[in-house]
Amino acid sequence: MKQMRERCWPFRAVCIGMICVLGGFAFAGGERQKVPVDRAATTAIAVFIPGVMSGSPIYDMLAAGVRQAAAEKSGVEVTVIEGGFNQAEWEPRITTLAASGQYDLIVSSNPSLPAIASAVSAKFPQQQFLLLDGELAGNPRIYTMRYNQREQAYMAGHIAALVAQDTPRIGLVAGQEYPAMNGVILPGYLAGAREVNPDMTVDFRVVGNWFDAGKGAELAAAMIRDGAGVILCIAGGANEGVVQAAAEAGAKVVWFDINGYGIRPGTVVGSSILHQDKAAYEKTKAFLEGRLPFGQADIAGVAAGYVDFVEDDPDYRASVSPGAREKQAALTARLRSGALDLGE
Ligand code: RBF
Repeated sequence: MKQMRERCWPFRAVCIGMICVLGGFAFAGGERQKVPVDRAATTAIAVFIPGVMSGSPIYDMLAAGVRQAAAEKSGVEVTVIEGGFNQAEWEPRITTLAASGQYDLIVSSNPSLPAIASAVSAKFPQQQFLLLDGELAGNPRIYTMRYNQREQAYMAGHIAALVAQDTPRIGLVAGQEYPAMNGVILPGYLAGAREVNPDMTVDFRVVGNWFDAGKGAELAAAMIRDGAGVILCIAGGANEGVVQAAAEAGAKVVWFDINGYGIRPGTVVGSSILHQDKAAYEKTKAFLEGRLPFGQADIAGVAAGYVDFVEDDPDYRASVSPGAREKQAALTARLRSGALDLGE
């Protein structure tokens, strides 16, 4: 018996050794398969839409850009959350996202977000934010990039005045008042129009929300009656009402953020755009590669390629005279080359 045991020990030792070695390989291999590296390395991104995507291309572009960057890397999950129109709910909802600890990055966009993100950051200092169309420098967990909307609005005002010809009044319908609207967009729009006609005035009216197309139509119709034949609309879903009222009255509309000529050919005579999809893609990609400069606040305009005016559209050529298009092209060329600096 003893002999047998003695004989068996080396055999047993070899067996145990083999089991250990094989088991080790199996475990290592199994670990790689059962807990995929992808899952272990998953990066979770929440895109918080402060409003709804329908009718607001600035938000559509945000989600599209983040998704594109995520699709190029394995192990990145994107969750898009529509925050709705009740602005009082945005901070508690973002607080809940941060408190969950589930998201490596929260992405959002509009000028009210930096203040909300700072408040959330004070409670959950680990949470990182990428915010577009807003500005805040100095928080080591928040990166922001806003657009030069003075340039964007200036180009809109310039085309509006060219189309208005001798009429010294153009309109602007906004979803709500906010510092970027009252302090940058409205003055930029007026300044661009005054480059064409120094006597120009702007009829500025506010819907009070970002969805009421009926109110948008009512305001536009009133403006047209009061003598504004060209209207810039920056009112989300309410833009639909503005374009409808303008089409019915034979007035014209200038679009903001995306190419809007196709929305109502012949009525939409200008499109001053943002490349928010490009910005969202590039900044998300930078985050995924560990090179998003948190704490920094960037501003990008026409010369940097994030703001532009769409000239190469057949509906634009069909609805605006060659003379007016030539003058508009001269303006956009000066902005693209950096020869014209309007400030921020
Ligand atoms: N723009 C939209 O197109 N849709 C919106 O729902 C919307 N909501 C906004 C809410 C707040 C509190 C603020 C400050 C701005 C909002 N904007 C919205 C305007 C947006 O930030 C931007 O100024 C315009 O889209 C013009 O580029």
